[in-house]
Amino acid sequence: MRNVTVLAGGVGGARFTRGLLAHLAVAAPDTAVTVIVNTGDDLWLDGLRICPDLDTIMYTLGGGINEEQGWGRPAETRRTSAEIAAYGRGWSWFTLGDLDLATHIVRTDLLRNGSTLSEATEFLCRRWQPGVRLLPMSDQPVETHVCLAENIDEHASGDYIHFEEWWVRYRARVAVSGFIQRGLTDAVAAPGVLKAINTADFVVLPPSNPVVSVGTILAVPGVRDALRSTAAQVVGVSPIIGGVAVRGMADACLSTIGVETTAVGVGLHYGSRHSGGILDGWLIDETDATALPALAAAGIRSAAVPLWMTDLPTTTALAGAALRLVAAN
Ligand code: FO1
Repeated sequence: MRNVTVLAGGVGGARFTRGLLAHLAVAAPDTAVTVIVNTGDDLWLDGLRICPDLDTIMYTLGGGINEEQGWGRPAETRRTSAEIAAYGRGWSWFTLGDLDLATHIVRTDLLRNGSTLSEATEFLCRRWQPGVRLLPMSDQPVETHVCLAENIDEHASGDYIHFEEWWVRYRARVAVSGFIQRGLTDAVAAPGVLKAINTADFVVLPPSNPVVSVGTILAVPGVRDALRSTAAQVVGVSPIIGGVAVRGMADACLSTIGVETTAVGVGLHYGSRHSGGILDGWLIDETDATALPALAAAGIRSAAVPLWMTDLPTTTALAGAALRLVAAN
């Protein structure tokens, strides 16, 4: 039995993992996949604990995702959230569909009755059967908040707002001076997280947001050290193609932390395991092939292949290319 561990955020991580499972079903059907998921986007809203990245991966792998959106459920209605808005509560710009609300209600019910987030996630997965072990990065709440660098609406420069407000209400177009992970100092890796890295044959970093998704997972105590010391091969897939963020507004996050929005910039940001970083391999797009020498010079094994995850076959091929890149080692 081989073990593959994925460190994933939301949409990019979910779609990549779906391709990884399709690839392994043919290439190595006896492989167990564990996905360690970013919980930095999690928030309390309307009295419910919302876990965007856990739900996106659970729905995507469980066949319940709204494919166009990449999050939430298909054929949704918004009757309950309209009623909440009528009371003047909630976030009118953050859609909680009626079907999706059931997930948040059941999760909150479990948490209020003593379940950890890991236990609640495992319970929800009994219904969705995602085909992977889904682990939150931590059972303690860790929330990404952004420090505003300008006045907007009721907020002033210097205020901190939740990542989701910046991401969804302002589409990451409001200047921010930095990110913090609220709760990180009291957080420990969830049960099984460090072991899933230490006992893996491969650890994969999909093209999730390197700052607020993968970066947040790497900030959990012990995760970065486990990546440096594991016997697994660690391979990542660039979330930047031709200087453009594949999904979401990763470029706004990268510029905030002073990393250039290029395939080589993110690869060097993660760093080679030979020089204190976490990568053995780094997959970039064909349009970025000129970056290969710089990555090789940094001690990172790289290849330039088609990175656009346009459909399941292309994503399946991409996942295979990622594992092949470092399998030879
Ligand atoms: N993304 C949006 O762009 N608009 C929304 O209204 C929205 C609501 C939402 C509700 C539940 C959920 O699990 C995810 C939701 N997302 C929404 C996506 C979310 O912002 C992203 O999935 C991640 O947090 C960032 O990758």
